[in-house]
Amino acid sequence: MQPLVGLIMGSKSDWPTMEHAADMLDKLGVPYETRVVSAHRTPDLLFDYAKSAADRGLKVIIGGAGGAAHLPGMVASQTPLPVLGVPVQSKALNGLDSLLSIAQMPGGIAVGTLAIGKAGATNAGLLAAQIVGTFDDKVRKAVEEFRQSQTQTVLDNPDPRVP
Ligand code: RP5
Repeated sequence: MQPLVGLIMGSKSDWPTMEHAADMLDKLGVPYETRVVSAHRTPDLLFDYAKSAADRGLKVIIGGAGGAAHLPGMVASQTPLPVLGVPVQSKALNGLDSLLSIAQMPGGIAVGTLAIGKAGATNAGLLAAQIVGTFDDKVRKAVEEFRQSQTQTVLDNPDPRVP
């Protein structure tokens, strides 16, 4: 199936975080591709990837990176597609460096920044699916069902002492 979401990250070491975005895309039936594309170690690849993404049929790009996390901002500068940034939890500063690097874009180039770590990756997958759901009814329905099921799970388990 033609991938609609590009799930990229600065290093293989980001995968344990970014796989949560992949899990959500799988759950919601959104076709995606995934690649390591580093802003610092493979800058030419990053430019090629970002510049060709829209013509290759991608609709959204999710970029995860940690530390001096330039990946989502640099990708956003080279594509008209919406870019969602996931700050990976770094060892030295627990991801605060990643968060600020991704969130503090100058006005004029937008990156939709998610939370640090697993929750951010999960929500990046969810938000990408919601964007795809604006033109794909099947995906929109899958998002609605996911949310209904999540609500029902909370309502069915009101007592926090019950495991
Ligand atoms: C960033 O540097 C990556 O996104 C990763 O989070 C961080 C560390 O990369 P490795 O040294 O583990 O490859 O570019």
